[in-house]
Amino acid sequence: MIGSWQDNFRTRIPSLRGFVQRVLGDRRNLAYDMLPLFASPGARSFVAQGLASLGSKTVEFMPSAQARIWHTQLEREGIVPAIPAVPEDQVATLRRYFENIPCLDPYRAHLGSFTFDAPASPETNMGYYDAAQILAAPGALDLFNDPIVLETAELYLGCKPLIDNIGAWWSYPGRPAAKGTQRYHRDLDSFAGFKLFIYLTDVDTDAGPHVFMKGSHLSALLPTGRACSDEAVHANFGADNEIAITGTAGSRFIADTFGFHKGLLPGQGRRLLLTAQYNVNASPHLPPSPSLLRRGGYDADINRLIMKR
Ligand SMILES: O=C(O)CCC(=O)C(=O)O
Repeated sequence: MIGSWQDNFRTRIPSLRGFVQRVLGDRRNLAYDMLPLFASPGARSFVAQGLASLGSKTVEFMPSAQARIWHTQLEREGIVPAIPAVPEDQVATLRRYFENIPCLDPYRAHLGSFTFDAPASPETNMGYYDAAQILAAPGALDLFNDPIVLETAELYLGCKPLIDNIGAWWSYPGRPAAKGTQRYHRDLDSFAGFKLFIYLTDVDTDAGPHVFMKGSHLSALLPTGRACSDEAVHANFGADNEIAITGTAGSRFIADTFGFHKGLLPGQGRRLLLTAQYNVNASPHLPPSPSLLRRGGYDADINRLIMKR
């Protein structure tokens, strides 16, 4: 049965020995591997509040009115579908940067890296950049440290967020089947958090829009980290609650991706997306030690997974 605790347990902890080895190798795996066992919103929130009580807080925290509005909408619907866009010239610079560095299909890593317009194989649905490449992108660090997004995160989590699980990838059109995150799923990356999404190409309904099931972040239905069919998700949450985010390059939105979501397989046109997650506890998705040297002007707690202290 989808979402039974035994099923969830086996998704990340097939053996106790493997679990112990993974935790000894990287202690972030302790929380990460346990997450499928806490797949109901109540259990997640209980642990998240405990973690937040231990987390760092901004002294005399005075969030802006805008952050309060986004926070309320995020709590209620799980998504804030339109936040002010990144200026056009900055997006063009970012896109040029990514167009000139190699990306990789991790499912076919043996085929090697490739440029954005020459995917490794006709079976390659996505071409990913790694964390070091993303952090070197012009202005990316500032986009991830947008003060209003950070305020929203602190309101949502009850402590300063950790910038985590940064990502950038191309989604290629016309592939025979949706794969991976192109199918409906919940993210089980941390006990609480949300993702910032930034389109770096124009995204219309045929260019792989992000699709989110409003309200599903609050629901204990389908409590699984596995991909689910559209039919199952629609039947549980109502097709009327599905929202597809389209927008020109630079469009930004935030979503609690514990709620069901996917990036549609593009029909036409390549989509380039930049993302970062704002988590209450660290996932194991970033390299174990931060790669950037300490820089003034960035909060050391919030950036501790990407920047040395
Ligand atoms: O490509 C998308 O829009 C969805 C991405 C996604 O599922 C994720 O970041 O967890």
